[in-house]
Amino acid sequence: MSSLEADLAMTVGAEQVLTDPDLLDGYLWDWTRRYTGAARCVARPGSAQEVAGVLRCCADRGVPVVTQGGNTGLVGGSVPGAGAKQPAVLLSTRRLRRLDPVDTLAAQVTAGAGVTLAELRAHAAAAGLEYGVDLAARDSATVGGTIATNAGGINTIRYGPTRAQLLGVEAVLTDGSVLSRMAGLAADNTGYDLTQLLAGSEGTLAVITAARLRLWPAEPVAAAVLAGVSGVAAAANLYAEIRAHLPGLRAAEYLEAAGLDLVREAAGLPLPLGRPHPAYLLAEIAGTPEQAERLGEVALPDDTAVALDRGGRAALWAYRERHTEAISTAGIPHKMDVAIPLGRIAEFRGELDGAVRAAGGPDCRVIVFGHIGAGNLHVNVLGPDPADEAVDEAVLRLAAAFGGTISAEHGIGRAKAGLLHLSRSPGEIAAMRAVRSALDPSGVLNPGVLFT
Ligand code: FAD
Ligand code: 2HG
Ligand code: ZN
Repeated sequence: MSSLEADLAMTVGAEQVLTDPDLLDGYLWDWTRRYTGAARCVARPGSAQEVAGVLRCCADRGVPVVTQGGNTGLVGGSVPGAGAKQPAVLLSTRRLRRLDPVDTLAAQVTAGAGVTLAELRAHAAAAGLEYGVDLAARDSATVGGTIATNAGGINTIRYGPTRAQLLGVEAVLTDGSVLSRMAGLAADNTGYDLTQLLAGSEGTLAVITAARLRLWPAEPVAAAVLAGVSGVAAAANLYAEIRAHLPGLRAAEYLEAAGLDLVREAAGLPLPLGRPHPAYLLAEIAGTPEQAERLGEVALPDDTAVALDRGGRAALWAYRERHTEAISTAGIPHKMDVAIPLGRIAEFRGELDGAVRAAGGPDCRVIVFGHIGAGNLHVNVLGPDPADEAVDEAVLRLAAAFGGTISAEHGIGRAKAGLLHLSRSPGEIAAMRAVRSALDPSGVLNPGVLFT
């Protein structure tokens, strides 16, 4: 054992330092299997103090640290980079499992970074409250990972992304100092907001070990609606119409035939409606059954399913939630997660396939779906070699040209680090780099993520 591994073993316990290649393998490939790199070991600290010890050991020696939660990230940020100068220490947060009783007076909870979204949501629900972020990877994605990526998900139009739930964090810097602001004060105007700085920082500034999170009153779900539409313009218009009539609208998701067909094939599901359509809008409405009756005021397309009971709603959601998994059964996807102003989204969609095929060849398969309420389209392309970035660049340039962003919710990671300038000015990038250098002067946290 080298002196670093020996020091890590002293810090977290020998059994929490993994060096066996078979054990490392599960940590070194990202969810899509497009990104992988080398690590000399995995360290699994069980407390903020142990995280501090790991960071000090690595920073003193200039050894890179890749922080990993549930490893469901989709931009390659949770695994070491392929071309890294030296192998990293992978710091897994999964043992940071503190979950305090829900503070029902404040409607808040303190959760460790390694608690999964599903565990957090169930814990809040048991107290009659709801955590505002939900996404299909809920069983693995962690509190720390969702903060570090500022994850969005299916209820962003109702509750905002993860940063809107974040009232405080406990986090560790590379010099071993532990920052803790966990009182959950709703009013606290005292200088720089370091908590919010860590939302979306993608493991480049600090290791988040716990968070103080806002909860919402649990609301009954009254209905899910799946409507067959002609395309993204019709879906956006229908979304706006439902929003105007139903204040309880909590999700508005977009699907197209290509993705739906893949899901049906992978999961053996029947056609969801009476006939196939080019595209679909899936909406979920909160409120009482009486409030959901206002759906009658909306001019819904003729081929629309409305599910009122839990089983029926889940059956409709399966067509949406199984997209990511189904796409991966057909190959290693190029994932581009863009947001476009709603007023220009149809124009963008109209040019997308041409741009993809011009960059990646005529055989590319383009699968588009996403959170239409947030103008967020997930563009998945199957066909090009995983190492070929031409299609990625073409799609992201197109998004930028339409006034959009190259990352709506997944982050920049390794996948888009070279294209950050498409969405941020030189001045903004310089300021971001300055913040990074100030908090991580040795530059050991996730090198190659966010910045090249
Ligand atoms: P990881 O993948 O382990 O890490 C992600 C990034 O955060 C990395 O850069 C990592 O270094 C950093 N990080 C992790 N933990 C910490 C920590 N404690 N401190 C500092 N840095 C840390 N995302 C959405 O936004 N919306 C969706 O709807 C959505 N749906 C998904 C559905 C599926 C099926 C899958 C596979 C993924 C989906 N994602 C979605 C992407 C992913 O789930 C999110 O990015 C999630 O936030 C990642 O959490 P994680 O714990 O898996 O983080
Ligand atoms: C979703 O909304 C996720 O389901 C994953 O953000 C998107 O697989 C994708 O491209
Ligand atoms: Zn998404």
